[in-house]
Amino acid sequence: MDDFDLKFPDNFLFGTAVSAYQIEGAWNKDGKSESIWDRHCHEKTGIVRKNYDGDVAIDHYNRYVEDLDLLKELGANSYRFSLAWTRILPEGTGWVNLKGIEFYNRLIDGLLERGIEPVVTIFHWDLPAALQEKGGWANREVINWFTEYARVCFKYFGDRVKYWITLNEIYVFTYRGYSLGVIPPCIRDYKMAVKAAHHALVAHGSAVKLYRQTGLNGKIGVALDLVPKTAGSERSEDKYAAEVANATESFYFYDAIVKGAYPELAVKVLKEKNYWPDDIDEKELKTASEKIDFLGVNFYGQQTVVYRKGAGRFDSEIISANAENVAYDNKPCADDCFKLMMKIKEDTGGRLPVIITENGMGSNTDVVSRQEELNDGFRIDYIKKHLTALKKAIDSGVDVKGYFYWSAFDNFEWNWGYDQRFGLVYVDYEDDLKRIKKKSFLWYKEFLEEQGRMRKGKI
Ligand code: IFM
Repeated sequence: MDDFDLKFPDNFLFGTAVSAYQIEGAWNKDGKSESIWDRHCHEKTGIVRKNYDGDVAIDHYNRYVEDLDLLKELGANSYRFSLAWTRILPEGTGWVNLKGIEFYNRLIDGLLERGIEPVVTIFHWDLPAALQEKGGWANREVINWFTEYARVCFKYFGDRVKYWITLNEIYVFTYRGYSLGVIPPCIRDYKMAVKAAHHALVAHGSAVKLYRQTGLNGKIGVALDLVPKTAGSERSEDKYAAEVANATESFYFYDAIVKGAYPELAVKVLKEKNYWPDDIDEKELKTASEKIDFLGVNFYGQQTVVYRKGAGRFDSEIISANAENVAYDNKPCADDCFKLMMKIKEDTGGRLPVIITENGMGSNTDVVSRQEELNDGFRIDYIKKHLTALKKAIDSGVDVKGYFYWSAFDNFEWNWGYDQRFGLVYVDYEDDLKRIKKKSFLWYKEFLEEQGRMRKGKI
């Protein structure tokens, strides 16, 4: 092991994360129906590079045993994955597909047999196409659809799953899906996005409430993508642009869940621009802010924003980002992670535990060769920097309970398809989806072994 020897708390969750559509494949096997991602990819709408699709992905559905063995070898004590709604309730509501349940039972049992804690995301963007036909997240009924789906998940898996995440990155699937139109359902209607976001927030809270009623004794939270915005200068208009971006993007969801209210500035500007739907009942944020056991933070970086008349929805433009990604600028962002942790501590009086549910570095296959990817020192540096920032946050009183690297395996990276790799395990798309351990896999494994030794007080 190199000299990276920070010691994390004894019961700290160390893991990796994935989602169903990005790895499973088997898109129509054993009764699974089409999700909005299946449909958009099949229709080759051009939103995904080279019209890639997730039909086979990394074939995890068929190779999960090999993948579980790799996770065991890695030695992380937890693993975050998502359930495909379309495998469990092919029509979105109604009859339960037992073959889908059996698959996830095998997966959960396989993890537990290997001493790995399952951390389960109920929804990670792959809405059943049948529900999109009825309006998807923009239809208020989705609150009931999602709650009923969550009820099925708790019923079948709640005896063994002790960590639940209701929704992954509400900003992305509502705003990018319904306003920017860059991911399915590819709609460009900001008012509809505001509605979809509201429904998603209430659906989240309603599932949390339901979980409490079941009497199950696990923990439940949500995973939000938090991208703090900083003003590009001291000019008041730039500062205002950054405040508006914070209020209307990531922190819109954060405030609703953590504080039980939308940021006042967001509501003001949305109303001014006529993006505010008349039928939003802000009192429903009482449900959205139902007490969670932890806040999941997907942390990838920060953005710098300036005022620019006519740009974007609110006269603002992102001029740069601190985001470490081999495909774009490669700017350090671990300090921003620390600052964000401190903000959460301040906002919640340190009473809300935080789990880093995602943090990862992607590399673009146009730029990074296979050899460089396998020998991915850049990814090791990235993980080290973020772990250092988190340790500093813990030492400064932030209740950080876990860290999940995104991702365990290379996989289908949404609009990028297979041209961006985030995994600790390389997947050879040219050679039978062979799994090859990257240098970062071996480093993380050693780091975890060291944590184990330090826990036992041997060194
Ligand atoms: O792959 C995604 C994941 O599905 C959601 N969070 C960001 C990751 C990397 O872009």
